[in-house]
Amino acid sequence: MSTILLEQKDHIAELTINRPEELNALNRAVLHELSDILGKLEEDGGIRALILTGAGDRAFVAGADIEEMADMNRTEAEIFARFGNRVMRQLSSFSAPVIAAINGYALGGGFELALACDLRIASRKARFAFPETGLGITPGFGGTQRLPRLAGPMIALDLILTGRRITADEARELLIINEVTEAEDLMPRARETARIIASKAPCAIREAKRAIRQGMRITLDEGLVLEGTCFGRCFKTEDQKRAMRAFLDKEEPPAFTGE
Ligand code: CO8
Repeated sequence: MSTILLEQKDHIAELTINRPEELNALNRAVLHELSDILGKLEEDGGIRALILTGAGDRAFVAGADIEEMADMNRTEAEIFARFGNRVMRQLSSFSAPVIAAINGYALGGGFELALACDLRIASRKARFAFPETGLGITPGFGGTQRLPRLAGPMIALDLILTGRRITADEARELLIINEVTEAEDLMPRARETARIIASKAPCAIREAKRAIRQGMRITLDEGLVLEGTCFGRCFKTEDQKRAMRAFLDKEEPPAFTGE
């Protein structure tokens, strides 16, 4: 059975991590399959927004697979962490925005997976934590790096050192997630957000994501140069020409074609 389910419609891809009996824990097979699917979607092109969620109603992802990690030696653990981080990087640098629809537990590697996405929408039932220190390890799929950049080192130190579990509302208050919904509204809301993004000019969305994501890793002055480059690239597209012409002609904006 496939560990990742893929549905594609109207330029939107929906990926579901499919190990509900193990609360969608991330083992090597899941990470390999996720990586392969992301690579293929990127290669095929045409995806304007991607939604990532977990199968069942209990967990987004309850962490990396503890059974698979338990007997690893130092080298194996490092290799596993670096591989996981490459997959997280594939998500964060995916050319279209990635929305995490967090339907339950997002623990350890599952929290880190959500942090690698661009937007995070969580059901009120979702719970977040880094239980790693209680298992004798540190986070290893980017949590020690992404959480402090997102929420600040004080929040990251609190959550990672204590391992305390927080609700979706607290995660929202800490600006770790974008939005909290009732459980039944989660997927409709994630799909609506994906549809809104998919209705915009693909080049503009791609370049805006690039400018923000890459801009966070460089100085402000370098970032402003990068922004100019991204802005300029949009002017190579027919979509920009048509949209601006429609505004000036007081017409409805056109459906964007990605050209
Ligand atoms: N790994 C493997 N199996 C898991 C995991 C996991 N992370 N989480 C749940 N499962 C399995 C359980 O073992 C159980 O299996 P079985 O039915 O065969 O006994 C099944 O899922 C259902 O779980 P529970 O019976 O425990 O369900 P509960 O409702 O009682 O509890 C919890 C739910 C609270 C989510 C509980 O399952 C739990 O605490 N899970 C572990 C959470 C955790 O500690 N996650 C962090 C793991 S460490 C990590 O993610 C590190 C990431 C970086 C890796 C770096 C690479 C080296």
